[in-house]
Amino acid sequence: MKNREIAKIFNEIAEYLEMEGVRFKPYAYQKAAITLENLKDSIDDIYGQGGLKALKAIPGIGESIAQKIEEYLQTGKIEYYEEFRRKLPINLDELIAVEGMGPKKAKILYEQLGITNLAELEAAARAHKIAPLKGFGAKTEANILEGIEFLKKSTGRFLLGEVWPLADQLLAALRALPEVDRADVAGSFRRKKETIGDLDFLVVSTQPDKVMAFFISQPDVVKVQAHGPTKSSVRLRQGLDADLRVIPAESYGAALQYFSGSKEHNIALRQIAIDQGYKLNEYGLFDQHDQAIAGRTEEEIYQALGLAWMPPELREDRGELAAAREGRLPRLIDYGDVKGDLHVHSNWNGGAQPIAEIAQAALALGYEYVGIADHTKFLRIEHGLDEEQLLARNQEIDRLNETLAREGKQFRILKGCEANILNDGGIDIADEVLAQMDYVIAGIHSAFRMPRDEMLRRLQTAMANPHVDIISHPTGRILKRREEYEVAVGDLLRLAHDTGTILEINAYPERLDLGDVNIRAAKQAGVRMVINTDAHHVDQLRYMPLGIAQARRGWAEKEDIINVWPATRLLAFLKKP
Ligand code: DGT
Ligand code: CA
Ligand code: CA
Repeated sequence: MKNREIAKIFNEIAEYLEMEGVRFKPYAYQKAAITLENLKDSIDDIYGQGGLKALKAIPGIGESIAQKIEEYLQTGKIEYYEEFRRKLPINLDELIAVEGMGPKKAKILYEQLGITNLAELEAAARAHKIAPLKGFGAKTEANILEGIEFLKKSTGRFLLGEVWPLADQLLAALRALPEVDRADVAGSFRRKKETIGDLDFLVVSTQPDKVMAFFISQPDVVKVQAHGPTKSSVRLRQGLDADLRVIPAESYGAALQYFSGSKEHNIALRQIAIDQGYKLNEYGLFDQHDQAIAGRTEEEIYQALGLAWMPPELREDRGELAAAREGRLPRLIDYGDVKGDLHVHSNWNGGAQPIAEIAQAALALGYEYVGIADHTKFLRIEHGLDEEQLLARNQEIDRLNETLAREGKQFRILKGCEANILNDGGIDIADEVLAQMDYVIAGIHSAFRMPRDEMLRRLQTAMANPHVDIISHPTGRILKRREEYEVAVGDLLRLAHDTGTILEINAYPERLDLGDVNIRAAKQAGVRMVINTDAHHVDQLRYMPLGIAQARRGWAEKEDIINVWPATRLLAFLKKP
């Protein structure tokens, strides 16, 4: 798939353009990148069938961008991009992955200190060469070093959102083989952890040789690390490894249990087995005489140990084994339970997606409602709407709702916004306009690095606002890039509880914020949550399962999540100013 390669180049072009202070154009490239990443068909095929014309017919791809795609498909290069790279021969991707580093800073550091990559950046920061530069200072230098440390901790892991389509695709290919009787992905992917180290495939087959040969010759495989009759291991083009194990049918349940982990869960489970005089391993559950007691299914293993089977998302040794023994496992929210998405950005004032198209996409997903939560005026780069524009947009939503009702659709578009929490906790939209929304999301999009007390006061002021119903991405983390802001989650939860404010579980792949542990704490604190995609493009509505997965890892039940409720109940639950 060339789609992702070209998307990556377009994203970099956008960075270069931003570096040069060019307006609007970076956005066009970013938009094209998102479109490419979400395209269901390979761009190669589209071009092969319809040429340049077919490329231009893709929404979000204009003439000049279509030509660059054509150039890449024909020559493997885009000259416009190569030119940028010649002017500024730096590893931009690597440098801007560091929190606090943007394209503009990368450019200055190259020009002033000749920094081209991460190692050079770290060396310069450690030697205190960055602090004296104009516009940097000791604090920025320290932040850069902190950012590098954070990055080092997370390298080698991949976002669940990146891995999910890949895992599905490989699994479908394995399951389609006539030689394969059963196939699953185990490991952290089955537990839907927010980041994945590697993929662990298991199959039952009477012809392992054929399955192994098929696996190591998949188009995404760039390197074969091991190729044996029961286990093979490959490196995929996306950078992560995948293992495949062939398992005898009679121990498939034991293997699935063992390789699903987590390691901590397994260690605790093995101890439970030992305490009952059994032995548990990836081949099965055995008694003192090495007689197999269970092994064919996971259920029979847990059952033989006096435990209820539990969804893999719970298996982190965080109390699930005691709950399974005592019959008090949570009834987790399920992947089909969500009735609508309350955080979708539209094309108002230059965004990417018309509201009518969002509504159609939400209907196709089987939703009962969708909430348009456009950015507001403080976020100028994200096309934030001012009061007047919000009201005009609301009128458009009213009209669209009338049309939907006339067509007999049991579906409603809700009028929301994602307003900004300013440094003092104020909201960047006037109260009388907030009052005309169905609901208001407020989020922090600036000044992330406030001291803890100030951040808490800022959030307190925002949550005390009777118009603010939901706080988006409440801890501000960006996976592999930015840590949570300085705010004690306990304080945040207490505030949310006391003010009746709902916290978001943002399903955007880089965010997953709240994360699993915080979701569990929110539930325990009696705080309600909403799972939202934060989609800036209709194709991103499909991020929802990522958020649901994290909610399940946080033991969330239907009662905890307001967007599994019908619209009437949801709206009645919001704050009443
Ligand atoms: P990852 O790949 O780092 O995202 O995380 P996992 O959980 O997929 O870990 P991985 O791939 O190293 O191993 C797959 C499963 O195998 C793991 O979840 C539990 C099991 N496992 C691995 N090492 C051990 C071990 O030392 N003891 C026990 N009891 N189980 C293990
Ligand atoms: Ca793994
Ligand atoms: Ca593994």
